[in-house]
Amino acid sequence: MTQTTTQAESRTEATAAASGANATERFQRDKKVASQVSQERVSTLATELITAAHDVIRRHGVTYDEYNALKAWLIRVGQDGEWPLFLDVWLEHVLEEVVNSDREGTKGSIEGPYYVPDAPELGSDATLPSREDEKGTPLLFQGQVRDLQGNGIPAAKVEIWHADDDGYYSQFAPGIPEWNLRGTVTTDEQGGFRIHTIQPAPYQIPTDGACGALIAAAGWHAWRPAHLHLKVSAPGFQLITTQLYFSGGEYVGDDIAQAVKPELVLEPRDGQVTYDFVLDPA
Ligand code: MBD
Ligand code: FE
Repeated sequence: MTQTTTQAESRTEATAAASGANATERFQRDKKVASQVSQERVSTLATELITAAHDVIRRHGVTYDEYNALKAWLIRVGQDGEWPLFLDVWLEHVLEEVVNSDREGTKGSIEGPYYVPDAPELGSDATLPSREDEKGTPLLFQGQVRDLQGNGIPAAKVEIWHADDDGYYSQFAPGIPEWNLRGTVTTDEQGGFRIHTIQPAPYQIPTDGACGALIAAAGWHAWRPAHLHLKVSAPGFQLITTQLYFSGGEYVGDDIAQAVKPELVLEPRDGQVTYDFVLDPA
């Protein structure tokens, strides 16, 4: 197989179960899960979580029908591989808020389920890998990585990944070349970078899996606004995981994952936008 997959050829259906399985596998492969969380911490957190559930059952007079619907749904989340999706959509934003509360630099946002480490190295003037007929509005995203004093940081790493014009991520939806719209950019002597890509489309939570079933049953919408994912890092600084959004875009004010912050909204002009990252010291 060559890398000449065209968008017309990549019509294989994207399914919740397939993207869920990929996200579950990536998590199990890449994330270092602490081998030991202290017994005291496990007991405190598990007790409070379970007690919160008891309170909900009492307060709302939950029935056996509702209890069994919950059981069936929880089983299905696992079967569809959608635990990463569920947790990142409905819980991660509060974790991010707690963990990054004392940072002074660029605001963080959630990582989500679709990060892949070790994307191709593209230098400081980068064009993200894309298909010959990649759809979407071209975007030149440029800026500088700085410290809290305003000094540029040379050789900082800017990892970027985002959905295509149909809202799909490479390695999680079928028929997209492996590293499509993913890359590792390195800042120049002044801390500057330029990234040529396309504007992503809003992302819809898969409708055919457990998370989609919850959304439909509750009458919610299933959308995240269009976004760029980023991890920015340099030796001697704290890595920041964040996202950038597009002013005026659909769902910017109504993200199902509640991960938008006003500081993270871009306003491109004539297909270009500048955004500078500020890193907190390690
Ligand atoms: C995404 O693209 C995403 O960024 C998050 C947080 C959850 C689901 C899909
Ligand atoms: Fe995303």
